[in-house]
Amino acid sequence: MVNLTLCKLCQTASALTLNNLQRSVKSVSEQNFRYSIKLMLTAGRGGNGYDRINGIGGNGGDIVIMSSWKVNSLLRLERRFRNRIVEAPSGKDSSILHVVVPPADNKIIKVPPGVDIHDAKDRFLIGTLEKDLDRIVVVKGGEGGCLKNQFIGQPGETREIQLTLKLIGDFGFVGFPNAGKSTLLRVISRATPKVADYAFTTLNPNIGVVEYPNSSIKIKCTDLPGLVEGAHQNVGLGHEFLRHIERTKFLLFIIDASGFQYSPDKPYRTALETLLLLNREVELYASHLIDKPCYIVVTKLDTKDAKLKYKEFLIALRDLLGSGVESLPPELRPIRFILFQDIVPISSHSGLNIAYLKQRLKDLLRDSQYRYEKIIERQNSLIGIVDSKLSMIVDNKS
Ligand SMILES: Nc1nc2c(ncn2[C@@H]2O[C@H](COP(=O)(O)OP(=O)(O)OP(=O)(O)O)[C@@H](O)[C@H]2O)c(=O)[nH]1
Ligand SMILES: [Mg+2]
Repeated sequence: MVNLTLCKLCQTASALTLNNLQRSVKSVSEQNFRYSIKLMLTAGRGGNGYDRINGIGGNGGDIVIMSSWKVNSLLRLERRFRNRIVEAPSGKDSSILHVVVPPADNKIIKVPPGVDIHDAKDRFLIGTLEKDLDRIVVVKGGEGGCLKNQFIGQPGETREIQLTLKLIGDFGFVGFPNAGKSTLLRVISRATPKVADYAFTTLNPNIGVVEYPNSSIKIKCTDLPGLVEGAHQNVGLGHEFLRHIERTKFLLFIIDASGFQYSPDKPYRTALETLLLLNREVELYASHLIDKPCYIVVTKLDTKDAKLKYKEFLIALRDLLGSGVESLPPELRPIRFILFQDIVPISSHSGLNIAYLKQRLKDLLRDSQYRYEKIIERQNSLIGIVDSKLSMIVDNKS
């Protein structure tokens, strides 16, 4: 099964040179994901009043930006407002039939939570939408015509804004291609990213929301495109892919228990080597990213020999943490080790430990309320974590 997977993977990978990949990925990802968009907003004009009967025109509609869990990207705004102009409806004029006119409807623009709104001209921050259903009135509709303004409806405010998506998820899935990232997202959320037995199935972040029975907690998980060795030097469009990691709060390092081989001319990497390489790619791209709280998730435990491979992974990791990383060849040697707070062996196919992993996502979210120092302290307990995982294998609990 694993051999077959590797074999198919190698065939595909050799057909797809990195240069080809770089070209195709660039065009696809530029088309499909947006972190930033500028919009020109004009609120509605107020309707005219009717001086003879002291009639008051309707106020123009405001433009309101609202965050919603149901929205994942700014791309839909680009499609909806192709010329980047958004206008709210004007207020209606007062008449004999409608002496006092109610205000026009507001225009609501929905964005994902985690969006900053800046004034595009002066660059100052107008506000941030953090949670589901947060809202900010960005431009106010003009006042309806009344005695105060000689019954002439006033123009609505106008402003150019820049929306920037700061966060695309609580957890970002970091792994080599084919590790099972998209499959995991499918089993823990309602998202349906494409899954296939070849490298680079995912080219843009897929976002899924993990929900819990009898709880209002929702955790946003983001399945990211697979990295390759050299990603920090932009191999395989690495920068494009690594950039997404900056926009998640926590990381899940997702590694195949049986390791990974990108193509027949590239070396086979064990699960531990995979982890070390991911560690390096992330830290060499941006060293602060390595401080993000994270878990290691070892996948495909249902496959042949995977349990044995998982045990070998733990033993090798234990040895490495005990003896230090100096003995590793330079291309595998991390500058700083990831601060993993748990190691979870899973199978998305059999469901092994999926409920446990979901629980652990919740724990990390809660723990992150603690001060950062707490997390640093835990660096010293990495060996303890690996030891406890090893003892679970002996006890047959995992
Ligand atoms: N046996 C087994 N196969 C799995 C498991 N999880 C994923 N797979 C298979 O592994 C292959 C790759 O899975 P994906 O979820 O597409 O992998 P990915 O990490 O998203 O890959 P990229 O998008 O290319 O980075 C598919 O054939 C999946 O069916 C698992 O738990 N057990
Ligand atoms: Mg994928």
